[in-house]
Amino acid sequence: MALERTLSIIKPDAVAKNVVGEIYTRFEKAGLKVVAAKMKHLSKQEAEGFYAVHRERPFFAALVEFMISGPVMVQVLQGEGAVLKNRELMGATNPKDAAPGTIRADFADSIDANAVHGSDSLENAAIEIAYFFPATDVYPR
Ligand code: RTP
Ligand code: MG
Repeated sequence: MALERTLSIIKPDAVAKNVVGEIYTRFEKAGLKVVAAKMKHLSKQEAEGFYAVHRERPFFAALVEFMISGPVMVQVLQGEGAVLKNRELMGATNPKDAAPGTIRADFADSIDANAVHGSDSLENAAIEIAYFFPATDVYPR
């Protein structure tokens, strides 16, 4: 497996629930290292741009409204097979379908308020990391 970087977002519901540290612990225990991070309250334009692939979907407006409802924690995770590993830690999109012990099973309330985002491919990870972080803000540079 190759060393990869992926973009993770702890969504407004999980930030409001005060479980940022618990979620970071799961990343770290799985061998994923936080190599860039910031808290950010997204503007509508930033959220729409980030989820632009979903703009034609019926849930797009609700997704954007939710993502701007409070601050999020945005981080780059680095590790062996980081993209898939993070998706495994997150669990299924709908917490009702998420396997026990996953972040969404333990912290998400609904398919909208589902605690975390993670890049779904290496290609999208590169695009999403660049959306939030200049290369000089990811360590080691
Ligand atoms: P994310 O992008 O946030 O990591 O989530 P994901 O890959 O598991 O799911 P995705 O298909 O990319 O959808 C993005 C977010 O849109 C909301 N959604 N709602 N009502 C619905 O049918 C529906 N489907 C998706 C979810 O909040 C999902 O995280
Ligand atoms: Mg997705």
